[in-house]
Amino acid sequence: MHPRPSAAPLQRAWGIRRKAGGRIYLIMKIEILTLFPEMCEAVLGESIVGRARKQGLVQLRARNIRDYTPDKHRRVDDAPFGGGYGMVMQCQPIADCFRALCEEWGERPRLVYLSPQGKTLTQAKAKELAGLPSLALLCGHYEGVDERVIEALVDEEISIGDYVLTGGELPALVLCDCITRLLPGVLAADAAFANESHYDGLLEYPQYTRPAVWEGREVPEVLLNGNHALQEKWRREQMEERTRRKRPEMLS
Ligand code: 9D3
Repeated sequence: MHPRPSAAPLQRAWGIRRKAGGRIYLIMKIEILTLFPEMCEAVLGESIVGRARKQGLVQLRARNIRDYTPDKHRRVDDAPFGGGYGMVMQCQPIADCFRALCEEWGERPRLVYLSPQGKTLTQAKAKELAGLPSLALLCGHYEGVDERVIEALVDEEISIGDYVLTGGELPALVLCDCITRLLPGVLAADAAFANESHYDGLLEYPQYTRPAVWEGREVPEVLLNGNHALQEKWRREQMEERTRRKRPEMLS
C-alpha cells in the first residue's frame, strides 16, 4: 500500500466507517440546527434517507438551538430593534450551538442558512454539497435571524423556491434528502446510473406494472411484446414528446 500523507486530516474531517472485510468508507455528516429537532428526526428516520442512515452511509442529526440558551425561560428570540411585527432569533444561542458542533467534530463544517433570500436550490448545488465532508444547516423561525450572526458565521444562503413557508426545517430536510440520495451506496447502482445517463435533461418515460388492463385502460402494446430494442426506442420517443409538451423550456 502507498502511504497517503493526507490520511489523518481526511479521517478527522469525514466520519469513518469500517465494514467487514477491512474496507473503510467515508461518511458525510449533516447536522440541522433547529428549534424543532423532533420534526427533523421524524423525516430523517423514514424511507431511503432513514435506510441510508441506519446503514451508516450518512450521519444525519438535528441539534436543538434552545439547548444553548442560558435564559431561565429558555428564550431564544426577542422583539426587533426599531419595532415591527414578530420576534427575531438571537445571535448567542445560534452561535453557541454551531460552535459546540465545531468543537465536537473537530472541524468547521460549511454553514448553510435556509432562507427565502438564498439562491434557489438546484441539482448542481446538491451535487456540490454532496462532495463535502460535513455540513451544518441553520433553520430560521419567527420573523428571521439577527443579521449579525448571519454575517459572522453563515457561508451560504439557500432557498428551495419562491413561495413562503413558516420556517427553514422543511427546506433543510429537502436538502438532506437530495444530498443523501447522491451519496455512494445509497441508491441501487442502476438507479444511480439512470440519473447520470444520456437521458439526463429529459422527463422520464411513463411506467406501468401489473395488471395489463386496469378499469379498461391497457398498458401500451410495445411494452408487452418483449422486443427490447423497440421498447427502448418507444421510451426515448415518450421522453422527448413529454418534455416538449410538459416542460418545453427544458429543451431550449
Ligand atoms: C417577515 C417577512 N417574511 C418575508 C416574506 C420573512 C420570512 C422569513 C422566514 C418569511 C418566511 C420565512 C420562513 N421561510 C424559511 O425560513 C425558508 C424558505 C421559504 O419560506 N421558502 C423557500 N425556501 C425557504 S428556505 C427557508
